[in-house]
Amino acid sequence: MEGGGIRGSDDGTGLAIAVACSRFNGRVTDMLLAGALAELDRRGVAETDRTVVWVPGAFELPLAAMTLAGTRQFDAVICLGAVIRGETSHYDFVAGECAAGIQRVQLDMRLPVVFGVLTTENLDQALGRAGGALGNKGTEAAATAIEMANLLRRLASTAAGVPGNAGTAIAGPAGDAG
Ligand code: INI
Repeated sequence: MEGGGIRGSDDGTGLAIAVACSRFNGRVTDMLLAGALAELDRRGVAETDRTVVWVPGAFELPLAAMTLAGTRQFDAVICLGAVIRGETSHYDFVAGECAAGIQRVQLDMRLPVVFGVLTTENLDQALGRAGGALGNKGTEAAATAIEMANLLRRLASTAAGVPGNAGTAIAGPAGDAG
């Protein structure tokens, strides 16, 4: 990598990953989940180290992610969903709260919580990004989860070497004295 720097590896061996998946627009989210699981598999995350939970819709993803993160049993949580614009402003509330909630969980819990949620104008756009012509957001989300989980591990073990860190340890997960 140009300029050096610290980066998380793409090797998922030994990582425990939770996936929270929305049932709304299930035709799309089933494909996101298949992409995510295949990528976890490809990168060495053992089947026994993977947990999948289902929620009714994308609006419920942050709470599920928060609960999973709170168990401290996972190195990352992947959130999968598909929010497709309808005729009302409902879309904006669901998509906005989902994104903000997921970001809040990962910052509050200091754990990678990945936004694998499609926000599209129509079903075709969503299908195109769930294993269609434009790739699979679930696959990308799994890769991001592994890279970020490994990055946080590296940062925790090399905290003194992080520029500007002045030799102090990077704080552990919220509520974790270690
Ligand atoms: N949930 C989605 O995941 N995608 C959508 O497109 C969607 N739309 O359009 O309504 C949606 N709504 C349900 C929402 O996520 C909650 O489950 C519901 O409001 C109950 O809290």
